[in-house]
Amino acid sequence: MPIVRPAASVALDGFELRVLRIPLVSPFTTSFGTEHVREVIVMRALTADGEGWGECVTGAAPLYSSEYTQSSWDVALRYLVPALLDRRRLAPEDVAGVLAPFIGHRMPKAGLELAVLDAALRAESRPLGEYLGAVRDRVPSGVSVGLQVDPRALVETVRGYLDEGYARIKIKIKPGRDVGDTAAVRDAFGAIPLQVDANSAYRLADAATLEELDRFDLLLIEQPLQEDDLVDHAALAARLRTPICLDESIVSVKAAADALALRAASILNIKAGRVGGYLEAVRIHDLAQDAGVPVWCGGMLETGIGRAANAALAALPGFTLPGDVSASARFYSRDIVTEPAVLEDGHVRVPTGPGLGVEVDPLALDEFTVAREILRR
Ligand code: SMG
Ligand code: MG
Repeated sequence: MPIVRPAASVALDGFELRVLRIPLVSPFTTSFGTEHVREVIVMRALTADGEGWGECVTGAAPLYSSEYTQSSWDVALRYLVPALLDRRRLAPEDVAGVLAPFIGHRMPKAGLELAVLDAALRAESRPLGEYLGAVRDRVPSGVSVGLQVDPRALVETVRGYLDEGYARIKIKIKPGRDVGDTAAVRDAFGAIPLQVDANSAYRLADAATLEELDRFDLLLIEQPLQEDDLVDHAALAARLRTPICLDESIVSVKAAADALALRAASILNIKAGRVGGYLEAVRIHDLAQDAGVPVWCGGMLETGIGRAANAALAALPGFTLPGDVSASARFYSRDIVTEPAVLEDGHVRVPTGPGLGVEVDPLALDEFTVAREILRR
């Protein structure tokens, strides 16, 4: 369902942007590298009616996508924030249009839109979930498990998450660490809901290896090939029984429509940051729902800000697979919100307070801040 009732406009006074560096409870390794610290930008919209918070999910280096902290910081301060501050009043639904002349940079655009949306909804005492069209008050919680030193260590790590009650396990794979790792988890835990994520580490020439994964009855294989390889993904999909799910390739509702038309994917991972905001994310959800294609909510190691918003998004009716919406404690011993997401019976609750429904903890925010800028009208 499209957004039924638009939010009220806000009178923007300025934006505060901060770069945070938050330590992870354990290193997170994917096919493109290992992170020990989450570097992230948070943005605060300052308005006549109060503030609102957003998060830009870029990491320190352009490894997941071409976007990274300094590209987002630069484009936001130089172009995006000034364009928004040029408007005396702004509705959240207008943010994407104001920012559209600037090509790409979807992650900082998404963070700024969320900050404006949060401010507008807080001023109206409306929860984000209700605004987006949530139909559930909690969402099943999946966990993304990074590459471990060996399959034995992987099994022990997965065991820990299953003991905590996670509803679905996703393991990261890369060439040389695929069939063996997947077999180890299947052998140890039987028919648990299991999927794998390659983060673009393969080429179509590796199809024979990926075909071997068919015997594990995975929910899906996520982004085996590169971001712009839609045609190759379609060729691969035709060879596999396991559904292909796209993550990095789905940068907009147009990209989602193209991928479905080409049969490059039969499941979509939706990440608001990657697609330029929660409103575009809802459009992709709607498109997929019309096409009968299952979607799930991806994660970018969000702080409590983005994690609250992701829980709201994942509560929309088309999100029929568990997402990477884990408890905050999966990544952080200290979050920047006062009510970090917790796991309850394998689920994460959708916040019900106004806007994001979580409050930022100013002391935690200061502890992790490494850069700060304020732009005013
Ligand atoms: O937030 O739980 C999370 C992380 C989920 O694996 C995850 N994200 O490709 O889906 C993905 C990765 C990208 C994050 S690496 C910065
Ligand atoms: Mg992924």
